[in-house]
Amino acid sequence: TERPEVAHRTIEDLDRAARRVLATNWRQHATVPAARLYPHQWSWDSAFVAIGLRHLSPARAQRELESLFGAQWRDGRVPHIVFDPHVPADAYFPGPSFWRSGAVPEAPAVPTSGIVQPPAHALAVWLTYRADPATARARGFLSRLYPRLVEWHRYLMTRRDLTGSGLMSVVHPWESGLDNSPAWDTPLSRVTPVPAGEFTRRDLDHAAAADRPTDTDYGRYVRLARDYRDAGYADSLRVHGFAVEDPLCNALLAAGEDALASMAVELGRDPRPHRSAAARLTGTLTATLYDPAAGMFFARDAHTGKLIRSYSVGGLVPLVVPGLPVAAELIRTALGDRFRLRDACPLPSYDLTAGDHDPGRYWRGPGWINTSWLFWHGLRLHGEPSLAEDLRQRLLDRVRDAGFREYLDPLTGAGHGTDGFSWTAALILDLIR
Ligand code: 9YW
Repeated sequence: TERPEVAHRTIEDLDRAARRVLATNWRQHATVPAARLYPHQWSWDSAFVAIGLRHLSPARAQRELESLFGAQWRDGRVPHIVFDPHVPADAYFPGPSFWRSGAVPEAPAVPTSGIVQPPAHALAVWLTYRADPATARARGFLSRLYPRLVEWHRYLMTRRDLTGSGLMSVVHPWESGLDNSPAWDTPLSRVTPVPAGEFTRRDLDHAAAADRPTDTDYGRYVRLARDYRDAGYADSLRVHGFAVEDPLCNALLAAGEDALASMAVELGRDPRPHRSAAARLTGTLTATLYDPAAGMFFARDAHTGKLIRSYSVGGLVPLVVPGLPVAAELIRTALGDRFRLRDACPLPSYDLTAGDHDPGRYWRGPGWINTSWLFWHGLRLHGEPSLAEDLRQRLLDRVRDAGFREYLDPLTGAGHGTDGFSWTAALILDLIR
């Protein structure tokens, strides 16, 4: 287990230490999420890392995103991991020999996984651009990334609209970013786990077993990924044993289309297709996944058509959508007993009042900085500056005490998972500024 260093006493100490984490985790053209546990480039991590890096080195933040999109597949998908060929093959499971992207005609030369992660990239590209438009223009940052982002969103809005509802589905818990969220328990129960003896986990070499998903979880993850791979990464409900329309991804897609509209204006192109996509996604997301009685967004099982009424932090993330019609209701839910916005921090990944809330285990209870950052961003967007400021202060205090841990107990602030975690450092840098 990677152990935390000492607590950081002042904001200046915290700032310096955060820079050090990002320097340590930088590899030629991208940042690894954590040196030992996650030694490759991860998709949505790079988006969050760029949001912080833009304050230190706008050019490096741009390269972070450019390198990720350099591994985009020809069908538009952006893989959830871009493997570093210099890292030993057994450093992370599942590695390149599992995903076999080299056998897929649409895949790039560099080895990647074949699944995706939440589309936080358009937002990150736009924030990165705005931090230093002159450098970005000189490097052709926006003009190179805009068409790639358009293709990425097109893949999600067409090939991943598995039910015809107008929403995208994630087809693997790893794609949701919230891997072992209790929200996935019911749809996952239909998936037969691959026996634990058929694969070797590497995560337990670097993190405590009680903080990580179980072997049964992993058995199911392996089954789903193997089936997808063996179908040549084709998208259809017949291939995917697990498929959910989840509020976090669809909200980031809507917010991302809004960011693409701003980029189009900047580039002298027509923003209207993006504005209408954002409006359509926002409308469908709210009509389909919002439950007014609960004041909450829930994921929908694409196989059964049923809402999964599990209070995951993913259901609060739609606050990032500009013009969300139910923002006030969602904030009220965050302030309630399940998430306790005023005192639990970071925002719990899962319902504090649920019997199976587990404050140390991954996405089944602990608070993560990225989802809290997204909610903070949403609070500012929807005219709640004092709630936003209060959350910001408490996030800074928590990380100052615990270090740059992967996730924290939302009530005690105890750190869990790996230390030296990149998006924790990057988003703290953003919150300091
Ligand atoms: C894993 C890298 C990734 C994050 C995910 C998080 C975790 C990978 O780490 O998944 O091996 O379990 O769940 O959101 O991108 O930081």
